[in-house]
Amino acid sequence: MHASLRSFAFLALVATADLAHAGSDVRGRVVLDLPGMQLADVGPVVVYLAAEPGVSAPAPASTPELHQKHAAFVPRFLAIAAGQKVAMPNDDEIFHNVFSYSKPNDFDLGLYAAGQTREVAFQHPGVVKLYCSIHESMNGTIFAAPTPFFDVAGEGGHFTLRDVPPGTHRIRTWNEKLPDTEHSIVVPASGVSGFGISLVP
Ligand SMILES: [Cu+2]
Repeated sequence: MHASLRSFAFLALVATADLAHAGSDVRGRVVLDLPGMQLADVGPVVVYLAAEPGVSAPAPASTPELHQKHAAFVPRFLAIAAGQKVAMPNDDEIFHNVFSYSKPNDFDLGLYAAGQTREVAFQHPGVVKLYCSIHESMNGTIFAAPTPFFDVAGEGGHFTLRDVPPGTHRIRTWNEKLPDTEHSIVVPASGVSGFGISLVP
């Protein structure tokens, strides 16, 4: 009897914690309604919230890695929040020199040897095209979202924006080949699920 009471109390606690976390998540799906084209054909689609006046949300403290491996950027595409640093380890036995002309996030890491890592802080939202001054074939892309509320749509176009502050937001998409989209979304404390976004207006 005591044991079952205890496990009931434990289960109730777990359920409450889950609810608190999943509270204001925004879940949905992007749909590409173009004859003969699949979502996978257009490359990464980023879903993110625009910055709203009066809503402050610090960038994640994590430092994602973007490697140079076999004279290519791995991964080729990375989404971050503006304000985040990205570490760029050179995993090859040869020198690389990573740089970008994408203002205002332009940078030049200079030549660095095998096993070295250099970091770049991306302070501004926007698209950053990466190149290597030695290897013309090396190219990559970083998308810096203006808020930490972003996701790259996965299989089937599904996305989740976690722990969104309740209120009215602008939800946007970015893809290299498609026009940007923007919709207004009202997020209650209980979150949103099943939010559909057509990528072709
Ligand atoms: Cu290189």
